[in-house]
Amino acid sequence: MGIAKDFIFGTATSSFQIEGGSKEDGRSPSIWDDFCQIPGRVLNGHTGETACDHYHRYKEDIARMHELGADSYRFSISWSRIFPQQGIYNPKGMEFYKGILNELKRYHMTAMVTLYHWDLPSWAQRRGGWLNRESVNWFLEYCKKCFEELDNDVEFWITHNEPFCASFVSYFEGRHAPGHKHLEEAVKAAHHILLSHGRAVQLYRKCSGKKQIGIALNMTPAYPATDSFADQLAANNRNGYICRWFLDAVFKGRYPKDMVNLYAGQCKIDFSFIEDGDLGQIAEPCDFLGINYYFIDLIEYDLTNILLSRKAYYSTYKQTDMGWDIGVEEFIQLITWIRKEYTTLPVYITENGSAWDDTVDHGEIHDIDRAEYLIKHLEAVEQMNDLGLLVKGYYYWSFLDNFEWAWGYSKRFGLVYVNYETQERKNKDSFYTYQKYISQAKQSKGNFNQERE
Ligand code: GBH
Repeated sequence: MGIAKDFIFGTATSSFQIEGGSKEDGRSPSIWDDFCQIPGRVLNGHTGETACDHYHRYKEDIARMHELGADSYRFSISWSRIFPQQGIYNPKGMEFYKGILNELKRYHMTAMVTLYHWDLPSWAQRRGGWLNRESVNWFLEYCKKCFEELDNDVEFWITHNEPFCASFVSYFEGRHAPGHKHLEEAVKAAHHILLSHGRAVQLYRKCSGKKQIGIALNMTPAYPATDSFADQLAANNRNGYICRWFLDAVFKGRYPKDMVNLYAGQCKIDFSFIEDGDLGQIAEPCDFLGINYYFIDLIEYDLTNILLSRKAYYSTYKQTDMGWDIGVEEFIQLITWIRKEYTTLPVYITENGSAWDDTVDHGEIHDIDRAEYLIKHLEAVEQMNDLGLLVKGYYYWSFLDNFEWAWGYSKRFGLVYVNYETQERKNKDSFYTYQKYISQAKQSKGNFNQERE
């Protein structure tokens, strides 16, 4: 088997999607609390007020992760718990995360901590959010506090989760908070988010951080629906839009020329918000790269929408409950491409998972599709190791069913089922599939984690 000795198996979550306790211990609202209040933005009017009540149940949840056999837990910090108002630090908010880290320590699990998973404090949005260049400084103040208070017990820091979503999905496609629809805003928000990433890495070095720091990028590789030149062009644009824009910035300190031309020409963007030296700072070297991978897009040329084009309606791929085309071979191709084109840094799969319409059958959840998805992607990771691609960890998204953004609680990604009426948890079959896989991987490596047990 191709899994390395020190390979890390984990699961991932994010603050807004699971915590609840939205008004507790001094937390102030985030843009997602506000977005949930706008009719029509989140399916069924669902909110994050209670979510999975992880705020009160984290001990029970972490015990269950231990039962799974996970080496590591990836979670995110809610910025507005730490700084409920600009410049006002809330130690009580920090206590919650110290509690989580303590609990992980008890079970000898490591922590991968995301600093920003889309829940910008509302106070920052009132001042322009990521469109205001000052947002970089607000973010750094928050990061500094987290580094100072938590670095001892954190193994991996992630500055941003999926800057593409926090910018393009939020400011151009309009499906995520704050729900705007201006391309120029999206490009600008992305720039400030990326700048805050690079500057946070610099800050971490300056604070003599002892662990590792990186970023998590979402990659949905686009493939042309046919061999036609038009479809190939459309797929290339789509890859530029989701993948290359961010990879080029972080690893090459530049934005891809074809996309700059496309944005500038098609959409009349002027790039005056990019200041001298910004791109150099964005490309500040990290310690690892996080990749969130779920699916592929088959793309068809669309004359009315040259930038985005559209998903081909005739896919022969198996699709998840999100309508996402499952691509396992393509997962390997993606990591091969990133390794060749961009970086020699270790890669961690910081998210991978699937939603299905789980039904409870005599108290059990027989989620064979999820188990199959999981195993196939784990096997792909083994192959990546055989190919020498230096993939050092895998975090399944998600540990628990949770708030799936614009879809509310209607989409379930968890290894663990959550009954939102009672907050009862129940391990799905896929939980045991993963548990077994982890334990076998460890055995075949001769108790490689002995010192931790
Ligand atoms: C990840 O995003 C996120 O990090 C995580 O929080 C999320 O729960 C998980 O995936 C599952 O989605 O409104 O139908 O157009 C993955 C990339 C970007 C995919 C936003 C879904 C919007 C879907 N996601 N996109 S839709």
